Amino acid sequence: MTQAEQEIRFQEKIDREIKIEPNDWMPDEYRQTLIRQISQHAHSEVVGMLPEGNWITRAPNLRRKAVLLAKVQDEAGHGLYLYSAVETLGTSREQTIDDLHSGKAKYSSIFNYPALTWADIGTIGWLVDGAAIMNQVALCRTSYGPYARAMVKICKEESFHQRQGYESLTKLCNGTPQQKAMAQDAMNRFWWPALMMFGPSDADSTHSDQSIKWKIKRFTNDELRQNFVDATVAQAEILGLTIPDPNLKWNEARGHYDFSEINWDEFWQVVKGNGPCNKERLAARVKAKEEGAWVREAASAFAKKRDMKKSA
Ligand code: BYC
Repeated sequence: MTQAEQEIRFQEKIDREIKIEPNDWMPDEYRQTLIRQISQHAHSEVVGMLPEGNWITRAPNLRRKAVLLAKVQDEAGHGLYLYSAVETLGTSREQTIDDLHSGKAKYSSIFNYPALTWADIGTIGWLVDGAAIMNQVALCRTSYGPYARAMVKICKEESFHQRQGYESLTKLCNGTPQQKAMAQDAMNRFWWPALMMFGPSDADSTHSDQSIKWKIKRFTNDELRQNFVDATVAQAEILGLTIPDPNLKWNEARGHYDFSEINWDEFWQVVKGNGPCNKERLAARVKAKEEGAWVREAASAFAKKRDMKKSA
């Protein structure tokens, strides 16, 4: 079969909603797109542990501490499923992680903003995990089997994360005036970065058209961003928080909320490594790898010893 015939057969499978599995033939660009997106996703889960992990020792009570600890552990698990999904495409985990540490691979822009107060932790759960779910529910139907299956479990856990964030903010918003002000301040700082998580506008998205044709993506960046705004406005109203956008307004004709233009200059600066915490986040990951070297060495020495015993 020629390359062109293989490509036609591949697209037919996608159109018939048949999942692509690791040993199936796939165009090299499809493989590269998945490696790029899934590894970026895995890195986001792992780097995403940093702003929250910093608050585990400062959570206001034992219940909040236990919940936050469980959430951060979940993110580590999500990273592991996703690194495994990348491995099924023929790239080693070592290489994938090296690409993050060298600055070659991206991770979500949102994690380059600091978590300054306890209200930020609730807001991250509500808005950041909320935005993540909006994107990830669609990924449960992505065309690559291992990615789609990983997303099913991840989405269940993200849903719990979003709810715990909202519940935590409900308490703050019904607490003292200072607590309410702290929640509003967190909302003011996280609203726009949360909208940026969905990526550039459709006009500037380099990969969307092809990824939608291959059913890696089911919706465009702007469609998901709009769905997120539409779903979140009522939740903010219940909390009594003001969304920091004077142009946010229901548009009867469109059946959606209108909102202001995103500051794309800020978005690209953060993506290019110039956000408030980019350098700190990468340095933390590199340090963790260096300091964990002895654990990896001990684990592989133990595995070698066990294999030798088995074959003796
Ligand atoms: N940040 O052509 P486009 C979580 C890049 S973590 C940085 O639209 P695509 C959580 C993009 O990579 C959630 N970079 O790209 C964890 C591309 O650059 P390259 C993370 C961004 O891939 C802990 C260029 O801009 N979720 O849930 O079609 C605690 C052009 O963009 C961003 C995922 O990773 C960004 N925001 O669409 C709490 C979901 N946006 O690679 C929560 C999986 C774009 O050409 N990923 N770029 O150099 C996706 O769905 C898609 O990759 C995106 C972007 C929608 C993000």
